[in-house]
Amino acid sequence: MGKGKAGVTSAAGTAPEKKTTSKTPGGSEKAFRTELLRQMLLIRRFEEKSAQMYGLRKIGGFCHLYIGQEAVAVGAVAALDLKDDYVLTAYRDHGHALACGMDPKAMMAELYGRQAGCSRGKGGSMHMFDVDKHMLGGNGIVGAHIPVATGVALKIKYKKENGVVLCFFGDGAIHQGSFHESLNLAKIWNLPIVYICENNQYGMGTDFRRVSSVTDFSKMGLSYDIPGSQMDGMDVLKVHAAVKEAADRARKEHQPSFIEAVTYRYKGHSMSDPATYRTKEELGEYKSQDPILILKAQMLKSKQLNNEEFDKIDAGCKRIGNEAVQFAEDSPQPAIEMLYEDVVV
Ligand SMILES: Cc1ncc(C[n+]2csc(CCOP(=O)(O)OP(=O)(O)O)c2C)c(N)n1
Ligand SMILES: [Mg+2]
Repeated sequence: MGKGKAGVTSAAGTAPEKKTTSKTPGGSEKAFRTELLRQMLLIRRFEEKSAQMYGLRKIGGFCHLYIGQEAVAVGAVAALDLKDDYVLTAYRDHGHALACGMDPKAMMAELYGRQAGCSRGKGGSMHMFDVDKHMLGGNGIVGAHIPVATGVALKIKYKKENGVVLCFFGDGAIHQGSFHESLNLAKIWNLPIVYICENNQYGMGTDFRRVSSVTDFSKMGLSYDIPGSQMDGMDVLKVHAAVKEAADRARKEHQPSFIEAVTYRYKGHSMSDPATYRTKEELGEYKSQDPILILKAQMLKSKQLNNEEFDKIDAGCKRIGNEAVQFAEDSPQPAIEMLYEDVVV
């Protein structure tokens, strides 16, 4: 049984849930929420398209879908200014990449293994990367990017820059040594970083409660004197409010924070996982809290959106997915000589 909304507990540290309204600088609340909705729909439609192309064997290798978790990447990244700030994440990275504004065409070409891919077709699903967008990947080794993200925060501090790092990872990474060593250093060195655990309840097929002596992950930073909070990762506005508070603290006071976003993936761990380790009822419970439908309902209620506008945004996102596929289909395969490029010898 998932934690569900009812299972979201109060903050363990100093960061309680905050009010959920926000505005883009110089923009209206309606425009801000519409953009959050658009980004979540784009992720959903892009990934549905990716799954379809995987089924047609156009995409090979690993492919981990983010469907269900869209509110976490979108709400969190919306709290950043990617001119100064950075994002690093694990292998379930399509959503974070799109939220950072990466080009869906370059991403689809990467999934196809084509030259025009963002990693020149050599990385695939787990290696979405765009240095111009300050999206520093995608990493296939559980927990391995957490020290890298901490190092980026050290660079910001060392060079006296103004940025903040968001480091996303799953519940499966939380017991890795790299996580604990990173948090300790981040606190000792007062680094501007927000660690975000996307607790989607499972590490591959293992329920996190079977492998963790602590199930309220918001406590995980406390042994390093890092404030932690836990919030509903299905509600994009709540995610945004919590991450904004933590990112502001990181920027102004150079204090690290830890956030647990309680969320759920609708699909299996990867394309080959039928997810028989969970019940239909559990999946249904989370689908009834769908992040896109939550925001849509909020906006319909406050008259910031009507059904026609929603359908138009959705159609635009589907079109972007289709265009990305066409672009990938038309992109050449990497030339054989490229095998020896981008390789450290
Ligand atoms: C160091 C390491 N150990 C094991 C694996 C195999 N592995 C791939 S994904 C995964 C589970 C990770 O779960 P979680 O962090 O919760 O991420 P989620 O898939 O739920 O997004 C494991 C054990 C790996 N990639 N790296
Ligand atoms: Mg997980």
